[in-house]
Amino acid sequence: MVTVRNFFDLPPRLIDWSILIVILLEGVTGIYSLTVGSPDEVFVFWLHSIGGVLLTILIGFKFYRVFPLLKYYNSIDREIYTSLIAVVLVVVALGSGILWTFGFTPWIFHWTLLTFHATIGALLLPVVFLHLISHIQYPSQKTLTDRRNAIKFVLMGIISAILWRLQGILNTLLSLPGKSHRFTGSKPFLEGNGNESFPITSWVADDPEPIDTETWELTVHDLSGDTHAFSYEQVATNERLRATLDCTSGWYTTQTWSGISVDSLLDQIDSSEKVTYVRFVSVTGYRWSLPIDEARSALLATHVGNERLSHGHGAPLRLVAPQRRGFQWVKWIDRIDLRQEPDLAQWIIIFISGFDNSG
Ligand SMILES: Nc1nc2c(c(=O)[nH]1)N[C@H]1C(S)=C(S)[C@@H](COP(=O)(O)O)O[C@H]1N2
Ligand SMILES: [Mo]
Repeated sequence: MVTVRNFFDLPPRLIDWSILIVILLEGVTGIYSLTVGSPDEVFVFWLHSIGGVLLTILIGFKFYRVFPLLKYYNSIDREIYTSLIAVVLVVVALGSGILWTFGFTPWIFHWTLLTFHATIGALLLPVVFLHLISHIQYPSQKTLTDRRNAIKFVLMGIISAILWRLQGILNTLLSLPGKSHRFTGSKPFLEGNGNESFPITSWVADDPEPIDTETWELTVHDLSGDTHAFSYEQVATNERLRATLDCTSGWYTTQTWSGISVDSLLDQIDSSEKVTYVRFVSVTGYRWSLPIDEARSALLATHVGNERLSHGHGAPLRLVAPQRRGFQWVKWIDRIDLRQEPDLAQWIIIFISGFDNSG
């Protein structure tokens, strides 16, 4: 039977394995969460949070077992170094994640604490992996089939979920800043409207020269290879959309954007029924595509909060894609491609645009 007393004696190898599995879970959910902008997939954030609490508990078990053993180490060898690095990274990753959820959101140099958290997490994966391939011992068959161990893990999962809920309740009760975070974990940026009320951000290196609105034109390339050009006046039509820009570095702003809806734009060209994706391309080469139905409900903005977009925010034209994360809201657009297939290369392009001379 599982009792309070024997709850804590879990087989060490099982703990090590669970730590590995939960860190992998955190890696997968953490990376995937960067692409989630719609509450439909909010469970990804729940899993990541509950996994973080579970990891904290498991690390507690591990420390409890390992600390008394440390006195037997009379020489510091290489192995101990990898373990130490792994320990520091885990503690910092968990600590920064926990602080963020309470609303403690300082900047660390040019980074938000959340970006710092993600970076530490990304470093942790290979370190833990190296540490494990040199150390890991598989749990025995007996351990794995022992029902009591399974029950203990289910209980730990439930306890983690409860602690995570309590954290949310505490935010509300104590009115901590974390209570105004979105489901994505992003915190609200300044109140207000327009260019000055939210920061200018790039995914990696994009930083083009300001674009002259007079000579700029938007070209739409259709499936038959024809090009359709639009001037600034033709796209600044004052169609409006209120939408939330939510950057993966952990802030959001809700603004009224105006310009031309992709729907109206496509209606002006005789676009084929076969179009399944619309790709938005920046002067820097940075690009993103949306499935046609979603694209039609997106907006190409020339203005934010009744002001012309500033250069930093993507003038003359940027994509406003509700329910998508900030990095998909392409700035400085001068080209749109109608396509029949998704664009996998965009996942690479967003990391390298801005590094060559053409941008
Ligand atoms: N062309 C281009 N568009 C881009 C980016 C970029 O680096 N290049 N960064 C994206 C990211 S990561 C975010 S969060 C938003 C930021 O928009 P803002 O600078 O207006 O706040 O723009 C997106 N659009
Ligand atoms: Mo972003």
